Amino acid sequence: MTGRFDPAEADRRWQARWAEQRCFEADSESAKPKTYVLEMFPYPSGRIHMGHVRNYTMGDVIARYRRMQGHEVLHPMGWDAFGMPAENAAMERGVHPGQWTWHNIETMREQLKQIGFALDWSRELATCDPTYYGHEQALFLDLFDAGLVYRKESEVNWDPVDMTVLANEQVIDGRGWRSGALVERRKLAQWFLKITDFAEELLDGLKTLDQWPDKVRLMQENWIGKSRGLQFRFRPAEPVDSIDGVDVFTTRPDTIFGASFVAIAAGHPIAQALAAQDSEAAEFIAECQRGGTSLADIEAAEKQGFKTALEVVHPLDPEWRLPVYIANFVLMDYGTGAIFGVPGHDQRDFEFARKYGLPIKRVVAASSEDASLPITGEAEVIDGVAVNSRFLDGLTGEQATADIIRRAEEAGWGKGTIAWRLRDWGVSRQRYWGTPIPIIHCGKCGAVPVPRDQLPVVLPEDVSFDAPGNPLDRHPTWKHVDCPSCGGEAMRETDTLDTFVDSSWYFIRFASQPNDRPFDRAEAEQWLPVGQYIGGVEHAILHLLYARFWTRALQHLGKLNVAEPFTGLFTQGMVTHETYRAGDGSWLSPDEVRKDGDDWIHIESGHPVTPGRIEKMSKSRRNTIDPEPILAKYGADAVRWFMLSDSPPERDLEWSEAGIEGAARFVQRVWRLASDQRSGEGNDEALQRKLHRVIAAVGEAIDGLQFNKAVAQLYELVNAIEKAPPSTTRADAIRSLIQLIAPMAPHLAEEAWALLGGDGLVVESAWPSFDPALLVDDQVTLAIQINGKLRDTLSAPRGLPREDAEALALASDKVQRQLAGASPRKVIVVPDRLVNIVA
Ligand code: ANZ
Ligand code: ZN
Repeated sequence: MTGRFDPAEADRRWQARWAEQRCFEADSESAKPKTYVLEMFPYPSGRIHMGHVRNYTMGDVIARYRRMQGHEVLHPMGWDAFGMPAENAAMERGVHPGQWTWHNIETMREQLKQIGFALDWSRELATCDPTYYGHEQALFLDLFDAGLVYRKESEVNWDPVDMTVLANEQVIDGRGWRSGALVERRKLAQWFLKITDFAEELLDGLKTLDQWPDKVRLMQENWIGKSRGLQFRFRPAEPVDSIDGVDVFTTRPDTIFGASFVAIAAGHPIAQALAAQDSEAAEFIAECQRGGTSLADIEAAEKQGFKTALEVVHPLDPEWRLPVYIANFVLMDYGTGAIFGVPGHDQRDFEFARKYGLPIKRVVAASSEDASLPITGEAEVIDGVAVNSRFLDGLTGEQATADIIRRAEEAGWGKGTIAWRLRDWGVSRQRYWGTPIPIIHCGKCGAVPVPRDQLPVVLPEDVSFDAPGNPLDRHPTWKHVDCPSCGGEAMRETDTLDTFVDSSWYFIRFASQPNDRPFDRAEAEQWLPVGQYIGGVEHAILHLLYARFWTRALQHLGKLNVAEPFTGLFTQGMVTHETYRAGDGSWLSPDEVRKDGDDWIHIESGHPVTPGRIEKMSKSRRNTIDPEPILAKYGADAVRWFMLSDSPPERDLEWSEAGIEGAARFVQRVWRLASDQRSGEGNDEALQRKLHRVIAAVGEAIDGLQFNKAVAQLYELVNAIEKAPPSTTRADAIRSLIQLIAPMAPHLAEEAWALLGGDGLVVESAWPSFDPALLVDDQVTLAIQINGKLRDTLSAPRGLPREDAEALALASDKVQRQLAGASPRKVIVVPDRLVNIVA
């Protein structure tokens, strides 16, 4: 025996060896098949958390497994390093965002290295580095030149006390996070990317992503939101100056006879025109501007309206007049910014009609007999047939819709159209810690791109955070520059780019990083698309959509011939832990409590503690476990093993001390097998079959990202080897076990491999192969009965002839004893199943 495996010593040693031998540096020139494995890069918040550990362990297993299968693997790591928390730290602690960020990166890089991830550190990047964001500025200008960037007025969250623009996440319950003041909406000229030009492509492309979770594709589909419908004009009942009519968009033309009002958005030109003459209307519009700009804020607000003096005529009945309201639930930037309300069949319209006493009429029913059933309680959003709808009566929704669109187009009062929910991407942020938008504003020339040879536009270091607002705006000199076009006095754009821009192309920069351009096309195409992308489901919509858009935009510009950046996507579950609360309701951390019998006790005070729900580890619940002391105590392999073993990877994993201890014991068990040098001769056929079956199953499980299944197989193999007597097969099985375990527990594997005299490093060894012939189970178990009663079970080769099965059964000691010399009257054989001896 060689004692215990000591991770404290071994982990570091093997990590140093891998680095020295540059095992994980990806060679773009390699002739091997290429695999690109990527986990969503972390925000350098300060320390690695368990969620990172789980996420990166999964990617690491795939990367190491593919490498052993003979692939050239790109598995890089970097830092999504711009963003709000660095500025908050600057405001709270007076430390520069850059200093704070780089310090965090140092810490977290060391932590990741301690876990032994097979990462190509030579390609490490941080988005806050001018050598990264300078290239991003160049790409932004490429998009600008291609007409995919424009500027328009758009609403922002404005904190009237701090006098600053707030990000959506800084608006909490409609109030500024610091000042607590009610947030207002303000218009500001901002930069937009024309993602809507790609709406159709982004939607169609989803069909090709068959290695993405269905739910993510569905979320993207809904976000893009393609709706077919009818656009038409309501004419004013009385002629009104400058108003030709109200254009509306509907996806439910079949409900047109259920209309009881028309509503326009507060920002609609007609609303604005009315407000100019009506102070009450103006006040209502101002009221609508209060509250956050996020869709969630708008949808949550109570439905409110203002009845204008305007009345319009129903397009299918000149006698039918409808009132026009300004309503807070109608969005300006969807469809036409105006609707007709059908309270019977739309919940928002229903609530609105209830509030303002408008008619609620049924125009859809399950069947024609139900035409007179009243609508109560809530709107009926149902499939059925048109009722109370004149010539539409009896038609299905689809038929009625087609009929109305045809009539509208024939008579010229409307036409079939498509509306998209997807909006252009507003990328301006009024913040310091981001990529400066490389534009210069000139009074004469307008918005002028910064000349390419002046990139990167570098953030000034000397900024202060003692006053609210954007430090770039307040900086005494930074923004004052000469116009690149006319040489006159001009101003830099002081907005920075949304950090989602940074993460929209980092996977391309990982694949190729020349100094003089964002990437080399040929080299990037060697690696892209990413074969397996792994990350949190919270990025299912925005990040993935923006990265898909950016890739398509580059393709459109002829810069990269890749349509979809991520072929395979996996969204892993969270790491959870029980929560604890003290008597006063405050949260306690797991190391402040201890279990006492069935009860929990606060260690310091001795007071009882109430254990709460098992929740995602979070600072607010104080139920986090810091990976670092765990790594120090149990070693990297135990942590990695536990992360993979307990739950299917898409589900949540509950952290438990028992779990990590079990993993640590398993590491030692494998070590004992490796150091158990009992040599033996001969073959052990059963063990060989087991081994080959496990090799096949582990490979299949990793291919399918079912890591917990791979782990379960490896447990079985260890059990089988432990039970097997010494033999040549057993020694071989131990070597194979070490290789199979290497992607999950790489330090242990290297140590054991060296001990067994393996060639070179186990990471460089070839993944064990299996013989398919050995996978078929050709032994069966025969039940041996006497007079129908089970007396013995025997193992026999599959397909054993009847006579042989009979002979085998009669030769059994137990049968002999039972028969006590008597000869059987009859023997019934069910091949491969049973032998019944009638005595
Ligand atoms: C009449 C109607 C009857 C509607 C009915 C719905 C149900 P989707 O499917 O999501 O595209 N709408 C149109 N423009 C709007 C805007 N700017 N702000 C708020 N709502 C708007 O939604 C389309 C439906 O949303 C349209 O169809 C319209 O209401 C409303 F039983 O018209 B419907
Ligand atoms: Zn100029």
